[in-house]
Amino acid sequence: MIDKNSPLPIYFQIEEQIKRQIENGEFQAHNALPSEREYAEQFEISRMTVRQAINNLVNDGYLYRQKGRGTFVADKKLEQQLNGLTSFTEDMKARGLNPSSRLLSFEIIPATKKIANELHISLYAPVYEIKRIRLADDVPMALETVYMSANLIKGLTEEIINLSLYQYVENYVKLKIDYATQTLESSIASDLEIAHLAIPKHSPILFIQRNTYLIDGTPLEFVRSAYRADRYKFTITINR
Ligand code: 16G
Repeated sequence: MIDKNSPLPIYFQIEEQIKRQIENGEFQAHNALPSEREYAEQFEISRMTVRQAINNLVNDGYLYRQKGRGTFVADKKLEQQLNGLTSFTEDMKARGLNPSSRLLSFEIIPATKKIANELHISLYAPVYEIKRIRLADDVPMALETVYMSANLIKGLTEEIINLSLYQYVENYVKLKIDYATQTLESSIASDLEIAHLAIPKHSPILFIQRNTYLIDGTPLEFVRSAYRADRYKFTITINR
């Protein structure tokens, strides 16, 4: 399936072929890939060329390597639209995945200068600090820390947090969530994230910060999240 007369470089053709095999299910997640030597012999090309194709696919998240064991097909990334303001629960349900949370801590703390500033409340005013692992079909996807004014949202409990915060705010507290500003940055996972997200040391993560506002402009939440870069990609529609 490699055309040596094609203007397309051979490493690129190999990449495209492996991607197709992943796409059509011939290679399933966590299947071992044939070795570099097998590819090189099959296509009568150098191992260097095979290595280049595989390196590119590892960097793009289609494959992953395990020391001493070989190269494997990675789980498909979840594609998340950035255009709508949705909750984790809604996002996962829309994909037919089962959302759940693992609560790491839930406390009321006095607002620091930073948090008071983000939530437009006074210094030391009571805020909920909620640290949760968010899971899809029991696979950890993100570690999320939410700050919310305890004077604004009364009666939060562990049970509510284990279901959906947005549902509680909208359906029970009856406040209208309107818009959010969000920043995305790349970062390297901290020890806490490595442990809770079950990812290897030095893994990249997508760090997202969200400030969400109610219809009257009151800040509802200030959220810091670490999303697994190996499982997520974000898409956005832009108009001109
Ligand atoms: C999403 C939001 C987070 C919000 C949560 C509510 C991002 C980056 N974060 O995870 O700000 O607090 O949804 O989810 O998208 P819930 O209603 O399922 O508790």
